[in-house]
Amino acid sequence: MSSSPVPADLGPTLAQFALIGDFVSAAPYGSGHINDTLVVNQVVTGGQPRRYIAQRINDRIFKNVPALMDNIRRVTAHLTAKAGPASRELRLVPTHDGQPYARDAAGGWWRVYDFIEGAHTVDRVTGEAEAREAARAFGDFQARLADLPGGRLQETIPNFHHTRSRFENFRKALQQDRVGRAAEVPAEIEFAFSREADADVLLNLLAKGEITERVTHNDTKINNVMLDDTTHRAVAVIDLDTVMPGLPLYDFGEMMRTSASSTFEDDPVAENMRLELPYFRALVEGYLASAVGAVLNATERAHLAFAGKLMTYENGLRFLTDYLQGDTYYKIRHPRHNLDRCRTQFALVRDIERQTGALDRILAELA
Ligand code: ADP
Ligand code: GN1
Ligand code: MG
Repeated sequence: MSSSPVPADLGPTLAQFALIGDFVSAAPYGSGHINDTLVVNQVVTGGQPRRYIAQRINDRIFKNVPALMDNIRRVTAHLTAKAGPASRELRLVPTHDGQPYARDAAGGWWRVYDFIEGAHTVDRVTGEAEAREAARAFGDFQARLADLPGGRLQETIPNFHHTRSRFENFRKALQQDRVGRAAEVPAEIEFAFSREADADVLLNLLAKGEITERVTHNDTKINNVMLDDTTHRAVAVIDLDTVMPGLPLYDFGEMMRTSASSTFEDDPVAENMRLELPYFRALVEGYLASAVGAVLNATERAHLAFAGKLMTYENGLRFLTDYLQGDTYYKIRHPRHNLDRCRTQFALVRDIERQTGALDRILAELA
């Protein structure tokens, strides 16, 4: 999938939402791999201009959009109720008849958020303080959802971080070799098989009751936390599509993959990718200083670094699977994009393994 431009019929779609002001312009926004994100500029007679974020939800990936949006409605309402109306938490703009989403003429699913002003996201961590702050924010996010009323959240993507099932998807894609790419990537295939046993480690701990399922974010990439432009403090956790039951270790692991790495996840030069120990340390400090620090047990603390390796391996498997299947899941900007992403992830797995001793020493000191 490649990213798409602003649709011609955006006007009638936006007209269904209770927006303030009149439409001026819209443009593609952000660097997400899944949904189509637009910034919408509105002019307000006698007032300040307003911005919104409009997203077309990827319904090839999210098969039950009403259930997904019900999760997001519940989660955003809970967070805003806790933080107060003056907070800059993610806030849905309802449609005129009170729904959290609308359909366009082609059946596409849309939602609109208030634009969080005075804040930004980064695609890579720019300093240790930022890593610590992001980890604190994701930890607090999880803690604030521990008392979410209304029962279990829907699983918007079943088995999302079930690494065994991710491995089996890879194996199937390899057997099918639908677009004839398997012969091109023997080293990546071999690497995927060589680390297969890792896929079961956390699942086995969960089955034995040694670690606990909680409401987690599940996509704690650094660009899913908005940071204040001036204070650099986190103001909101965004991208709530995968907020659902999961493991805190998945959240920490995704942070480690994206925030303690030396380069972008799709760096075409895989050798540039290393695990940065100072950022790892900052993430552990931030996560343990958050409200989640009080609930993590000894097994969870002991597996923090492993979780980073596992999430990196899992993402590498997913990119490789998508490459073998002909690039049907992630947005790509060039034909080998998924392969670059896979290689760079596997390079990070190797580097985490190389630095296991140092990582364990940091954990022994802090966790
Ligand atoms: P994806 O699932 O495709 O990653 P996101 O929901 O993360 O989509 O949005 C993509 C980017 O758009 C974010 O990284 C962020 O920079 C920006 N963004 C999303 N929501 C908001 C918002 N409410 N206010 C300001 N910027 C936002
Ligand atoms: C996707 O939506 P985005 O870009 O934040 C993906 C994550 C992957 C990530 C890899 C729903 O996240 O699981 O880790 O790309 N989201 C989904 O960069 O599959
Ligand atoms: Mg995102």
